[in-house]
Amino acid sequence: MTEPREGGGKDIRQWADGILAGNRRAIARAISCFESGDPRGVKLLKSLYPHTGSAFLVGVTGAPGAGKSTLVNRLALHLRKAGLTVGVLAVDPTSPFTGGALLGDRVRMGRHALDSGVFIRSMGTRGHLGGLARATREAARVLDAAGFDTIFIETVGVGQSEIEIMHMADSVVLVLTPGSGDAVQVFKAGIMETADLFVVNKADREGADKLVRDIEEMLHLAKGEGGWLPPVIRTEGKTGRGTEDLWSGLKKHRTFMREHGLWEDRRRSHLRREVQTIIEERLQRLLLDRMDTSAFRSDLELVHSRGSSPHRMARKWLSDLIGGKGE
Ligand SMILES: Nc1nc2c(ncn2[C@@H]2O[C@H](COP(=O)(O)OP(=O)(O)OP(=O)(O)O)[C@@H](O)[C@H]2O)c(=O)[nH]1
Ligand SMILES: [Mg+2]
Repeated sequence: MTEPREGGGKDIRQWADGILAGNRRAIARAISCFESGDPRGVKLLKSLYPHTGSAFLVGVTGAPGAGKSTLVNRLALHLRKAGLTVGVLAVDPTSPFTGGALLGDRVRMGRHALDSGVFIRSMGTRGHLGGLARATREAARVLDAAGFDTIFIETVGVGQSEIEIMHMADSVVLVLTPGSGDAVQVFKAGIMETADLFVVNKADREGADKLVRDIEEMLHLAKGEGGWLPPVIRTEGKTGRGTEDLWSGLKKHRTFMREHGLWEDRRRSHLRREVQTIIEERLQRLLLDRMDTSAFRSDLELVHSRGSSPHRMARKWLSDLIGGKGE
């Protein structure tokens, strides 16, 4: 495939066709575009969007070293055996995108290296965290359009940026480990609301039973969405034990959501959130541009000399902003 340099309509269409046909290079190029904020990405997504919506998006989150990558690897193997294709986006907001991180994941996911039914990509910060969340969403769309059946999005930790990223998933898995004392912390951080399934990984370790009990107890205090009670699943990433249970838990959640009309509801609310963010960001950018003009500065002088008021000036510029041509 020739690489589109100009970003013209025809080039973009060819590029999109490449992605729809599952061309790995076209997919990788697109994801790089999103990471760097290249405007061609937005055009590309316009062509791809009608072809998205079929993939099952699974968010996997948890503390560093909880075993997320190991579990995703296990799940990927399991799904490949069942004839399903898998996309994996490993998001690391703490460290910049480095060849090392990518290599690390490649090595860990080594068994899939030559399998065209698996696409693995590490995503890092190339700017602010909001940018990473958006790039991840767009990358997931590209994999979706390319026809991957299930897409795993792995994020570290329980911070705001991770919660943001989890807001694009159909199902969210929270991975905990015995003895780390993180159960209570996690509940404090309010991530419980976003988790649909709890995993106690490293179940080979002491304290796994207690952790399962603790989580189950705390879950009784909460009401899951539409009556869904999140299961607590034991896994051993190292041996692969529990992988089937985890996958069947995910399928159960998907079925439950669909049967209760929650699946589409959740997707609608994710889209609502996304559109809101796009509008907010655009408005802010337009405003900042206008604040840089001499007209703005001279109006400000008028307010300063009491010839106008802050509210009056704000009203004027607001109506200019929303009445203006925009973009
Ligand atoms: N004992 C034990 N160790 C495990 C298990 N699953 C994973 N590990 C080990 O835990 C370590 C971390 O595993 P990863 O899969 O890299 O964890 P992660 O959550 O992806 O880590 P980050 O992406 O760095 O946050 C590795 O050394 C794994 O071999 C398990 O079930 N039992
Ligand atoms: Mg990992």
